[in-house]
Amino acid sequence: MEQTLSIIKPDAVAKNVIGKIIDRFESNGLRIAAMKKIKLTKEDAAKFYEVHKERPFFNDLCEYMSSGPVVVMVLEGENAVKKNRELMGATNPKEAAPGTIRADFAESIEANAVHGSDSLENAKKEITFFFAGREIL
Ligand code: YYY
Ligand code: MG
Repeated sequence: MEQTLSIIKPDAVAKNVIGKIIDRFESNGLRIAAMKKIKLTKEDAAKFYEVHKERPFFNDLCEYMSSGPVVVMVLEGENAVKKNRELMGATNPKEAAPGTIRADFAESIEANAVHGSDSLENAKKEITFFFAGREIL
């Protein structure tokens, strides 16, 4: 069983579609092993997205990710990293395949509804960033 980190971003939380997004995961064989609603500080967001710190969108991304509450989850299942990325769709919702979370719920390339780890190695780091071992069941 593989685990990955998912974040329902501020735009989707504000639109009140947390349940609809979680249904996509549960309906496609992923289980929620951990979950909490939190509000990141800008510093939290900068640490989480550190790999992007040289990119032109970094500051806006950190502002956006700390602009309202998010829901962070550990998703568990077979090939969870890849399966979550498939369910999410492309980063830019205009390029996301029909029926993906981003095609259906995202507003823009920045406010794109969800985050998902892009590799097993990053999933482990991102899960540790948000959750203590005793919170993952
Ligand atoms: O993994 P994923 O979220 O699909 O995309 P990344 O390339 O890792 O970028 C992280 C995050 O940065 C993306 O979800 C939105 C934002 N972003 C942006 O605002 N503008 C871009 N041109 C690229 C990414
Ligand atoms: Mg990424």
